[in-house]
Amino acid sequence: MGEAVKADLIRRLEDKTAVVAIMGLGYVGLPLAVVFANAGFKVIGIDPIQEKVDILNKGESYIQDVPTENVARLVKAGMLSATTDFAVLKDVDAVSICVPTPLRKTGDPDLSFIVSATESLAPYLHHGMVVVLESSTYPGTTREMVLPRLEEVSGLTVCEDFFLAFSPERVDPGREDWTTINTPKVLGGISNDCTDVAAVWYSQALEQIVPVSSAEVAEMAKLLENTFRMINIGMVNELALMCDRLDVDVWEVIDAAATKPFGFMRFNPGPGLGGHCIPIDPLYLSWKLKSLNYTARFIDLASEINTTMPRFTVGLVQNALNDHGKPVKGSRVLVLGAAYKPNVDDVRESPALDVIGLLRQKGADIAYHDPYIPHLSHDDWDMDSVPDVMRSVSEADCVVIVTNHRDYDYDAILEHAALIVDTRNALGRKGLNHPKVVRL
Ligand code: SAJ
Repeated sequence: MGEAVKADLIRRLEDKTAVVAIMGLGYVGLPLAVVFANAGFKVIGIDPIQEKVDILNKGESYIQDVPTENVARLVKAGMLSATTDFAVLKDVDAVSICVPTPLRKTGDPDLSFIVSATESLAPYLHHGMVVVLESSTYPGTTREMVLPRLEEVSGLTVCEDFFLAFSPERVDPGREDWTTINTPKVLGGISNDCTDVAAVWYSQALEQIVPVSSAEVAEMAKLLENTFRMINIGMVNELALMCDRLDVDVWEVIDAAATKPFGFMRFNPGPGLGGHCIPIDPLYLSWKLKSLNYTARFIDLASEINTTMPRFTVGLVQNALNDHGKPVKGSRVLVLGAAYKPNVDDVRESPALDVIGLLRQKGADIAYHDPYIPHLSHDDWDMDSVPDVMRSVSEADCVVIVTNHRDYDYDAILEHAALIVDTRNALGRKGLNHPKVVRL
């Protein structure tokens, strides 16, 4: 039975008569939906948020990296549509689940979105379907959390009646050179047949598929990628703390080390670690290992250092103002850049939120500017981005560069600000040993 089901599904994937659904239309799901539709599949996007569905069905995009004209063309051609109704899945052959995997307030993984998507899919699972989970999660999730729920509700058997795999997303928001299409895609199934079917599907639209022997290998590969970044960023953040005590400029040190043409990879210190991936995915791994009585010490240490950086940044501001005879309390402090990294419109886990909150607690007259983020709300405060950034720069007692967007005129900021704390080396060597610049 399984071979016939597999062969028929592969045929429909290869001739693109298979109907595709993408569950979760965020920064991963929407680009993937557009890629599959561009490849010739009829794609149905499914998302519980009606506003997103309405925007897409009007032929518009709400994701910075997905041009509206691409969505408009595909919607007009009938290749892409969106709905909140999971019942469409009964006529779908290939489903990719691209839902968030955040942390709970307790710091534990929050798999509720994966469970919800799986339980929404299960009643409509039918013979000849392939399901791929893309959400970053701990090794074992696909086999232990997704598979049982699909089989129990549907009564179907994986590898016989349907196929299930994991394929981690590698979307780097704001990046234009590596995209969903040309970034190699790791993919591992519950079985070899599952890997084969999912690889045939994805290879119809993506340039390079990297099949691995199991879903667990694919899940772990993703966590290695992001843990690698988180730990190395933590290491250079600790280097910044060391250089502060040694009165050595950490940026000069890193610039010098980075001239080594082999055996070194540059990472930069900063005011903290933001985004919905790098600070979070490694903690899925350390949480899983704790359940196996193993302590992932590198992850825990890096996370501890990264989370101290906002407070260290505020200390730099406090000392800089003090050196100018001004208390933090009552001083006008302008934070430049609220997004979690340059040139994106996302504030999730942004260190700017912590820096602003800490400065508020110290009584600073705080304001922010971010060309991508018109409004901020967090904990018990909210505020709008100042309308005239250069006026606010010139009026501030201290300007803190938290996110070095390319939109800023850093020469003008250096000229007009009274005092600058540069946490991103945004001013470059012009800020080195400058009387009104304090560098991280
Ligand atoms: N950061 C530093 N120092 C660095 C690099 C980054 O402080 O040297 C900070 C950034 O400011 C940001 C955070 O770390 O706050 C995360 O930065 P990121 O460049 O890792 O960006 P993300 O989280 O948007 O995207 C990453 C992807 N980045 C790269 O590969 C460059 C990739 O790991 C994943 O595709 C993506 O997370 C994901 O979805 O997992």
